[in-house]
Amino acid sequence: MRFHLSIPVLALAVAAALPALAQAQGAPKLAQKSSYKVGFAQAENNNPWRIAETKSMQDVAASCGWQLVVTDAGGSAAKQVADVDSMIAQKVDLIVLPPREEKPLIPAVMKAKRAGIPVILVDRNVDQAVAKAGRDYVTFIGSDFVDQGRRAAEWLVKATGGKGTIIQLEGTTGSSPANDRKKGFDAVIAKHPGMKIVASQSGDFARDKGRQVAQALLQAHPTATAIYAHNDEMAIGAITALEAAGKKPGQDVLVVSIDGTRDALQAIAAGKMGATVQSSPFFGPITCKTAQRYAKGETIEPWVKVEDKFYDKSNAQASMADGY
Ligand code: GYE
Repeated sequence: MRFHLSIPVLALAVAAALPALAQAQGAPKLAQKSSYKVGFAQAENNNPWRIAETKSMQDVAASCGWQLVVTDAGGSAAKQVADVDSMIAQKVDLIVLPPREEKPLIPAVMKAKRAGIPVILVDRNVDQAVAKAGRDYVTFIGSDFVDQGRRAAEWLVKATGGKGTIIQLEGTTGSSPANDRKKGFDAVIAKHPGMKIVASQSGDFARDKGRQVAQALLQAHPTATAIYAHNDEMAIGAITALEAAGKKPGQDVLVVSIDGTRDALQAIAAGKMGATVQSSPFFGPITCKTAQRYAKGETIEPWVKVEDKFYDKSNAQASMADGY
């Protein structure tokens, strides 16, 4: 009797262990070849940062032996999932993915893994509680967004002497840079009793949305003395909103943000913006190098960290060539 029971019990135990086993396996390997079909599933391509990133991938393609397939999800996570799906169906060798939001793209990463296609995440990350570098995807190549938020806050603390009423324009809700840029900024501001974040709302990393949200928040908080935007596009939108409200950006209200676009460097040089922390969009060369290391069989660190510069009035003019 005991013997008879043990077979189904064993089968059950094996079945229960299977998903864990599948999870424990590493990310799919990449063969060493002279030419690869690579899919770059861009999240949206409607601002200078995204355009520079896509171009960086295209510029590196030939020298890296990539036949590059680029898709544009147009700002929709659902479309980005569908784009990854079609890359899987086309049997690309490698998928390079900037996941628009942290959670919705995880099933796409897992589907690629099941299909045996390695995924390199660039510029944005997925939810680290669910998916893991090395196990589900190769690695995340990108900036330290918490640190970027911290650096923006530290500049603001210095510039205001630790006093201020702050409006925060957040990036795309649920995206890793929006989550982490808020985390880093809020943590520094919380240590300064003279500084208060009176409003924090998403402008979706977009210039005109940033302008609209800034306009509404400035009406609700007319005594605001600083605006922190999670990217330069929204900061430029906020500058337009400030001017429309009859306020002098850079004087009545300080503006600090992240990215290092040409428009931001120009706004800093013109005194309308205080500072911006660079967030480099030039992922082509580092992605090529990482893919080559991976194909050689090297173990890739879970986070290939990109180091970012900082721009304020001391170096914005001289750094104009960094802009994009
Ligand atoms: O800062 C922003 C873009 O994910 C790091 O996304 C990137 C951010 C970048 O739309 O401007």
